[in-house]
Amino acid sequence: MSLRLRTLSVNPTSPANPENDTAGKQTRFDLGNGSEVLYVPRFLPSDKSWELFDYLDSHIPWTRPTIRVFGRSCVQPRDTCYVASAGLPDLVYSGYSPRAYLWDEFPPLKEILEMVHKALPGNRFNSLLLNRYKGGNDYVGWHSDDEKLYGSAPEIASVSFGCEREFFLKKKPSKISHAVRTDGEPASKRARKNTDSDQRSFMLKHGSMLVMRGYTQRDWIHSVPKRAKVEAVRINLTFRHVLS
Ligand SMILES: O=C(O)CCC(=O)C(=O)O
Ligand SMILES: [Mn+2]
Repeated sequence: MSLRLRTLSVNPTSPANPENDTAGKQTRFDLGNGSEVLYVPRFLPSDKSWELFDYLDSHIPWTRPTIRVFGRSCVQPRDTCYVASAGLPDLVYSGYSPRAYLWDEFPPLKEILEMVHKALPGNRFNSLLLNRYKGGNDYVGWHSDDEKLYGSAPEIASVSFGCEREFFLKKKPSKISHAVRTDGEPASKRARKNTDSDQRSFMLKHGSMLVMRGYTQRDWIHSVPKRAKVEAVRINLTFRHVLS
């Protein structure tokens, strides 16, 4: 763990001045009803991001756990690792509770965390879920990070390294209450149909940061689908705040 990172000059993304220069360029996407995504394509410089990619690829204790999806056991279709501050409640997802490594074990992660905090003032991220997609067969299916331990409107910062992959967001179908009688249409047909504005896609670049905030976890789901032609490795870090 000897790699030291030079201090990076990441331009904080000021809401009042969203497009001040290339490195600081950010785009805000209002998803409606209090959900918002922020995308910073060049959050970290490319050469520094490759240095970090190499470090993460070789130093993180990656595992590929067995999880439960719709009542069936399966091997998670990507490698993972979890880092969290001491004393936080355990993370459990898909019937799996990852071991929590400590930040001090991976100094470069603490430096990335610092840069994320600088760019997103007001946040105190204390946990990090890492994913490694070894090629186009690795993916993450549709889900939202709406576990109770993150609270009702969590801000999640996602930093990507290596191979560009598509990230999709899709609005959860909003059902009309069963208590309200409408036109007698069967309940299964009463879910509002999705329109173009209910879906977004982002090609997540090497060194980029995407932030989901507001009610994005409550009202939207996201995924990184399989891609037949992709062979290269992608590493993604999602910084989160666990309530204690
Ligand atoms: O790899 C990504 O961009 C997303 C990962 C993700 O959604 C998750 O770990 O919850
Ligand atoms: Mn997620």
